[in-house]
Amino acid sequence: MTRYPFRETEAKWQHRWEESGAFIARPDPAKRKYYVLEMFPYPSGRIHMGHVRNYTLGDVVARFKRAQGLSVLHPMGWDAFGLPAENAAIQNNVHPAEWTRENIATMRMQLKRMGLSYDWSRELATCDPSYYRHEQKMFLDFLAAGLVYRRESWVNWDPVEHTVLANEQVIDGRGWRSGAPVERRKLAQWFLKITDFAEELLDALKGLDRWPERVRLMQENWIGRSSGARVFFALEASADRLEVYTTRPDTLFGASFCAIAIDHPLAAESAAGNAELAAFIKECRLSGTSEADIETAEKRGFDTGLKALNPFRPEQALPVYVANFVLMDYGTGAIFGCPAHDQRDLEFARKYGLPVTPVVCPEGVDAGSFSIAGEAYSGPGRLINSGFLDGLDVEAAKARATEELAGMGAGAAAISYRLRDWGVSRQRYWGCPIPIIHCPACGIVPVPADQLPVVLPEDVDFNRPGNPLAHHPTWKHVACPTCGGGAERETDTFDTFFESSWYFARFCAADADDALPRAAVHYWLPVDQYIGGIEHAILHLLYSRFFTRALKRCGYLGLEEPFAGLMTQGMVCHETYRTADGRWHAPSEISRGGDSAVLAGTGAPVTVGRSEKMSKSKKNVVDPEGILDAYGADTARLFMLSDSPPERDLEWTEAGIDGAWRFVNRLWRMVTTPEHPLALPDTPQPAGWADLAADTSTLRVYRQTHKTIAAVTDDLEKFGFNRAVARLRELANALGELVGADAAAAWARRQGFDALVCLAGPLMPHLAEELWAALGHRQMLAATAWPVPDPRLLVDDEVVIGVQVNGKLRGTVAIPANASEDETRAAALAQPGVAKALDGRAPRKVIVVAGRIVNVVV
Ligand code: ANZ
Ligand code: ZN
Repeated sequence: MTRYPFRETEAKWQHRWEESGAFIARPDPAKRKYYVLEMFPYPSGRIHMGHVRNYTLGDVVARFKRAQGLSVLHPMGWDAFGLPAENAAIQNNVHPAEWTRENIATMRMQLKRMGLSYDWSRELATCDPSYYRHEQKMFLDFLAAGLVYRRESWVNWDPVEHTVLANEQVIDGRGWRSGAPVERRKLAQWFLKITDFAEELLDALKGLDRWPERVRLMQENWIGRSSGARVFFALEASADRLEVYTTRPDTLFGASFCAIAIDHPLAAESAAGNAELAAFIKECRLSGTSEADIETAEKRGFDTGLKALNPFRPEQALPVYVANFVLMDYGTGAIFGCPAHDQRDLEFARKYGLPVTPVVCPEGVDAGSFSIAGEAYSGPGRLINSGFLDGLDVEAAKARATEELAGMGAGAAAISYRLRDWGVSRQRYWGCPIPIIHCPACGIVPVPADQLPVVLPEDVDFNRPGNPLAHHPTWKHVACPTCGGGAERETDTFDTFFESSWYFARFCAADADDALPRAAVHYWLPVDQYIGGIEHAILHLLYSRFFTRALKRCGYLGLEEPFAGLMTQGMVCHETYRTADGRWHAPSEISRGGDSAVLAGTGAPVTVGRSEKMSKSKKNVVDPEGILDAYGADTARLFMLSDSPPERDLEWTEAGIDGAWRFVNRLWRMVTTPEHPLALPDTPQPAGWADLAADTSTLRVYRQTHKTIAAVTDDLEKFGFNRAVARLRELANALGELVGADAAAAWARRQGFDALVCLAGPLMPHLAEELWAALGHRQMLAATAWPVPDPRLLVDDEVVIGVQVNGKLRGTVAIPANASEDETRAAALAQPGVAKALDGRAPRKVIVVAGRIVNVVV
């Protein structure tokens, strides 16, 4: 049996598509536009199965929409700045630029082998000055618009390497290379004011109705709006006051202490005369500062000796602690603690012997005997021990307390967001230089527009620790643009999320001199369908939504939301293999026979573990290149699409890829060497077609063809790619069973083959082109319109109903949908199973429920 020659076929069609410019996007005002985008990759070296899945999904959408006559933009580029390039430079002595360019070349070639319908003329790499010059200008515009500021913030400092470490470079609190315990240091850094948009970014989530609910929820939680009050506590024997943020002003009567963050100004002030406190603060600094670290760390505090006066009970002076669980950058960096109603405060109170006074009593519990033991009570109830608040429920008490505070000048209603401003400074080389000059006389001076871009120098030395830009002999020394005196460039570069926050807009006119030419951007944006991993559900998407708003404020764009539709694909998984020595083994090393598995070379037994996300650490990866070599792109694509719905995880199996390979071959043989006559292309319906009712199998296949067109169209619209594949398999089966040699059958077969190949186009594009040509069509499938079903053929003219004898199902019969009651009864009684059950007896009664069931009573 000859096999589908995928190598030649795939190369041939890839070449023809490219040569004919089949996928060049051209804005056409007469057409509806469709912008489909997959998250662009970091050029890490080689593509992995996650890429294959992501880009296949996007390609199906792009090809489908193009066939439907839309003007499609489907671009690809490279998120090319980042830490791995720099690590490679340090470890393998290769320049990050060279490493990145080589990786891009390899991965571009791999993507091209997959037959993805990209408009490659729009390819961009974010490490090119022609790209990042625009974001330098954007940054300066943001600065002018008040959306950028600089302040001191903490970084991870490696005391051995004398370098700042990225969070990923800190492993269990130690530097990734030196192994030395990481210290915290304060550095002046640049921030973007994403918090200015917190409310808007939250509210607009409601409108993103083509985003997964889960992603909207994650963003909502990340923004984290909470409403409560600010409360001012006077400090005993001081002109200062302590400002706290609380969501529970109703519990003020139950306050038993106040606590401030280690970075709170009052903490530093108190520590100045208190060596023990200073030591405590220093110790706290050593431990992690992420929210997760703080959640899990033991809660500790140190009494400053200060006394805070509760506005509702000024006679009771509360101790003020410096505590490791209070975050400086949330609310005001200070709290009051109410141990009876907050678990964390309760633990703290027990540890430091502070009073626990309940002020909220659950409904139905006696206030006199209500007390708190091991667990704080945070539920609803009525206020007790709370003066003027007594008897109110929690919600009413919050409002009343806030009102009272405002009246006293001791507080006000307030809203807090968890969202922090976006720190964009990185003390790294391989990134976009921040276009700022520091002048001893003039201070911070933006690089003038006519001096942009600030190009990243390539002659750098990685043998010295630290940021190569900071110790570059010439690059950083410049004349101040304002006074002409000696000055220094900013040596920090942007967080690489900066580049990915606007690349989708740049694709609208990737070569333009202007960053974002109005007409192009207006035509193409927003992205109609964005596709990528759930790991980007928060930061990348939020930053892009913010950036779009900031760009709008600065006159670059006219819209707020960059991505109208979002799909997050599941992971590609594989079972794992482990030998008794505890080592993991790659699927390629395993020989499987039935339920057992051994190591191919040695025969050593292998424990087969459950399917997990493909990862280098467990070696359960399958290299896409090997699959492309062995089976070709269409088989790989087909398997990716047919196994499970896109949002779900997909299990890669040998059996699955083999099954896809068989179907590809079956289609190829079926169409290129048909066993039965096939009408010529565009043959009109044969005369007397209507009389063909006699040959119902021909009609049935013809009807199924149209139903398949309708159903697959609907499936693709809804990303039900696995369902679409199943329907194509069914149609192929039906066509395989159509054996008539008459003109009608030949014509129905032609309709069926044409439809099958057309519908397969977005899924298996090379094979489909090849078969389309084999079917005698002159025009490329990529330029052919999507088929439209005949609506008259979509209504069922036949229904299958069950027949029961004395309430027991005995069989089914197919009858015309418009059959009369008599016809239905006759068909039911003639059913062989029914006749057998009756066994010659005459039915007493036959009940017909039209279109549903027949019950025969004997
Ligand atoms: C008194 C109180 C009593 C509180 C009570 C809770 C329960 P969300 O909902 O996340 O906004 N808080 C405020 N600022 C903080 C900071 N910088 N670091 C750590 N904790 C802080 O949480 C708000 C609550 O978290 C606030 O309400 C405050 O404790 C605490 F029965 O104030 B509450
Ligand atoms: Zn100057």
